[in-house]
Amino acid sequence: MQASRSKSEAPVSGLTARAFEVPTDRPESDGTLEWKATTIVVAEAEAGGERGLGYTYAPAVAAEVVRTLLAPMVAGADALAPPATFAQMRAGVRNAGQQGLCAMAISAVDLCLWDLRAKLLGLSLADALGRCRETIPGYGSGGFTSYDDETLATQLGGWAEAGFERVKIKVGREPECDPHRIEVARAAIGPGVALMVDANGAFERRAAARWAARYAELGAVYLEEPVPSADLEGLRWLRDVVPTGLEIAAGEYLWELAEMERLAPCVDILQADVTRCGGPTALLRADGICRAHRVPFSAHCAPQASAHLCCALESAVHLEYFHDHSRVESLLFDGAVVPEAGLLRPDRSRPGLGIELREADAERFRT
Ligand code: SMN
Ligand code: MG
Repeated sequence: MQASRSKSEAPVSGLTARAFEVPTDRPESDGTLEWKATTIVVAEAEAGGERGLGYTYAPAVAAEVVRTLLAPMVAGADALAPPATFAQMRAGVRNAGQQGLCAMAISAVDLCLWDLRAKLLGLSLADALGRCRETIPGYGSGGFTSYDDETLATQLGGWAEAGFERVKIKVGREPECDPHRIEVARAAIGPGVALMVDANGAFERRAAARWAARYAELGAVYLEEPVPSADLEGLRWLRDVVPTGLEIAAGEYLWELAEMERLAPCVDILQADVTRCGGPTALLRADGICRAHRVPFSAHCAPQASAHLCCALESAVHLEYFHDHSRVESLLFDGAVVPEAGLLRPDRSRPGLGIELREADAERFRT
């Protein structure tokens, strides 16, 4: 018997990408970087009368990578088979470098193709990926080193009041100021909310160990990137020497599975960013790495995409409700997820990622 043709057999066409630069609400900095704007690259493609949308937080040139390098590789691809297209894109950028910009561009396209596939199937992305839960806890993330005490307290207190059980602040720019900033944060969130800190690789190993002990004493329960992520041995050593109540996390610059496999045995919590590591295709596979290593997974940034993914990853324990990205996503997208008492619940009544670009509002941020 001949199988009937469905509209989902339609080939992918018209892959394109645009970049939007949104100024931050105030200057921001962490342990090793300062910035005043956030750039999001939005990729779109069509098949079977549906339009898919994916995105990455990357420099605007990533849009050019999508348009010139990836679009010809994706044209005519099977809209029901994102992993096949992923493999073609990865292989196709071999000589351009599979990490960094190309990885971010591929992640945006992969997310777009999974969104498109879910829409063709008439399912939310979480359902189309294979859902294992309906909600995932978020943690409020900001607390930039550029904030004064009042801004810090207002932001963190707001998240605590909204029901988040965890919040994260930046540390390590002027370490001698951190004890005071942590005390301000603790006072704002009260005893019931967990305090996480992120040093963005600001320390060398021994200083990291000293500051880790101090952060733990002040009540922090999680320390991200105490040393640069490339220092796997340093991360592993710190995980083993810091107080047991302080979990060591890293992973925001993982570009591919092989790197995840190497980092997983060095940390208490493995992070990855779905808009950097290769999109849903890579992240679904990373779940296997986390489970094999018995390491919990925490999604870095991009809350809309991460919410859907985390509902399909058994190892996921929380996602980062990052100040800049929650702001950008609610400014640019209709349908952006709104936390309920600290939980992120993808809207299962909306197909795919559940968002649409608000063209008129987005235009003024176009680069
Ligand atoms: C971070 C995220 C996005 C931009 C700058 C810094 C960060 C985090 O390290 O984990 O939130
Ligand atoms: Mg970080």
